[in-house]
Amino acid sequence: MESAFQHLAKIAKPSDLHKMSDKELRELATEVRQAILQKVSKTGGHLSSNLGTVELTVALYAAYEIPPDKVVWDTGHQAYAHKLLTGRLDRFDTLRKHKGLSGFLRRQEHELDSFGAGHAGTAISAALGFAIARDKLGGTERVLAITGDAAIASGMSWEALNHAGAMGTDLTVVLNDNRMSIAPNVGALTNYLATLRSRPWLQNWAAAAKDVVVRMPDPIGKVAAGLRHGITHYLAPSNTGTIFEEIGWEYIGPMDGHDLQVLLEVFRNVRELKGPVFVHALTVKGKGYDVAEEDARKWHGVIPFDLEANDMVKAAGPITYTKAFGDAAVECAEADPTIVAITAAMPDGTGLDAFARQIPDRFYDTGIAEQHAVTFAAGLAAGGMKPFCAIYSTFLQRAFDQVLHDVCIQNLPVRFFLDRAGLVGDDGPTHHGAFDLSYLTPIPNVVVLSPRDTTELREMVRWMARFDEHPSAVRYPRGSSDDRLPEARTAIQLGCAEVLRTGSDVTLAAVGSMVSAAWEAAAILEQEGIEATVVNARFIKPLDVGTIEKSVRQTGRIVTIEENVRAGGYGQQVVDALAAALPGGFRHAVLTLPDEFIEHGSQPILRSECGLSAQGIVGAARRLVAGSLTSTP
Ligand SMILES: Cc1ncc(C[n+]2csc(CCOP(=O)(O)OP(=O)(O)O)c2C)c(N)n1
Repeated sequence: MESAFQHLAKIAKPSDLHKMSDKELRELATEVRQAILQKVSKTGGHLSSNLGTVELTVALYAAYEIPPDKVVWDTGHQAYAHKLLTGRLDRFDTLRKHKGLSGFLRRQEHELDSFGAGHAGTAISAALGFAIARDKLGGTERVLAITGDAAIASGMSWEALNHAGAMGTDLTVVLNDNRMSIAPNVGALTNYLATLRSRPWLQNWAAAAKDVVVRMPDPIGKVAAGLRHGITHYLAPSNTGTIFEEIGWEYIGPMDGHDLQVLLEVFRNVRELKGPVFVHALTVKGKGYDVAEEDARKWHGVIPFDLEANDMVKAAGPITYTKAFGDAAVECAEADPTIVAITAAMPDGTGLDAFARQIPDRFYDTGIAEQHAVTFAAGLAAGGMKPFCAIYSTFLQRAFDQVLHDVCIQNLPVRFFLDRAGLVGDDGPTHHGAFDLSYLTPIPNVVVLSPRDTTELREMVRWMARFDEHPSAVRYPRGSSDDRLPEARTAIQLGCAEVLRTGSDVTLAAVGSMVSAAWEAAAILEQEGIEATVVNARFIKPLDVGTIEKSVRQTGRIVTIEENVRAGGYGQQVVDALAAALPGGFRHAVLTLPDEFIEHGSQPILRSECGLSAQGIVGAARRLVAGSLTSTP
């Protein structure tokens, strides 16, 4: 197949594009799009965003000197063309696979991945940092940030636009405006960009410039002041400038982000401009692949699919945690008109899409604005509503202070739903939910839960809907639960764990996703004559010290298991509590994620590498019983 990529196969670095004619560059763009389609249809990954950035990337890399010029990609999920133009074609089949290429940009992966990402809204801040560092160190390279129309609405992007607009240093932001987040984009800025989009499109930089000079009352003066002013105002038919110009940026556009000729012309000129420059390119998410253009939402993140049949069939499987939460949220909200749902640009990912369809007047999508979403929820709670705030574990990291300062200090009963807690798999370290127990449980007032399976998640959602005394948060993993666990259930009660079986040799106390592994481990241990008690923690805060203490008084040994780092996690808290309660000592093993960023790979591979599997638990229990693990005190 690779031989089909005549031009692309010869590209080892962006400067190789400088030797190509504009016609060859157009052919190269076609090959890049083909390569993305062919490869991603086999590996899965982010498809439609990447199909939309092909011409932008080819034009940028042909027009600029990279290196030393630097391009910072926001989020990094749309930078596959960048990977292909920086010599990674031969490794592209390993995309998102364990030990293969990352689906995002990573400084550790390639020297031209100038800044790593995975979370949205960071590019303009980082690019400004590069630009100021260049100024301080006497460099001359150009710096660009490429950001999306959803990412640019995030608070950080505006903080950076505000800062850079006043600094005045040489920095170019390219807005890749495809009108889509993962779902259709939302917010007033989206409407504003639509009004800019309705202005005459920039088709030909040279002609536009000539025209401006002719039309200007004082062309010499204007030219001396900077030709770019003329072009900008020429393209803004009214006398008012754009919002970007008002805060210190030269606005250039809008232009067709798929017309390679226009892009080449514009970037070859823009690279000579001084100061903060804002280029507005209009693109189509899924460009060049009909089904993805028609339904970019479906084709945003794909599993391997049939490129011939243009079909992506997701195997029917057990209900996911996401769906279980979404269904339970709708059920609760139908019964209680004070329940409102909030997502930060993730209606589908969080399962709130059903809520949005069925109860649209109580559904709020803030855009990529987790901090605002949390404080908005706090205000709703203070005003008498019951906010269901659904944010992935990894993205709630961004709103730590809002959780602490706006929700918890005021003890407002916001309900948080943290999907993707623990190891998420192919998205890797930027997306693993490895820290939520650590960042939530030290905060006073908040109640933290985790379900053993999807049925228990529904119960917890219902319980949280009724629980008004404190803020509460439930964390649950990506995917589905297995159904090996006993069906018999006890009712959820604040601060109470569930004992699934009792044995006198060792206590296995597990959090959420790890309960089924503990259950399986107990069965294996039983074959070896080791009798285990299995505790489903349910509450990580408040901790059910009583139940665990009672069990460990009998067994003298405990293995705790959780998909969270050790510091501030469940196991550490259990050991601290038991150390106070059992001065005579006990043996323990605390199984957690390691104190390192975990790479991408499938969930089973990663869990097993971290020792968070039935076999890992069995090994720890055996060592405890053999007396070779830590004793406290
Ligand atoms: C802080 C944060 N919140 C949510 C996400 C999930 N997310 C990934 S891509 C995306 C949409 C990005 O849209 P846009 O910036 O317009 O880029 P496009 O994919 O359209 O090119 C979202 C919400 C994220 N990566 N980071």
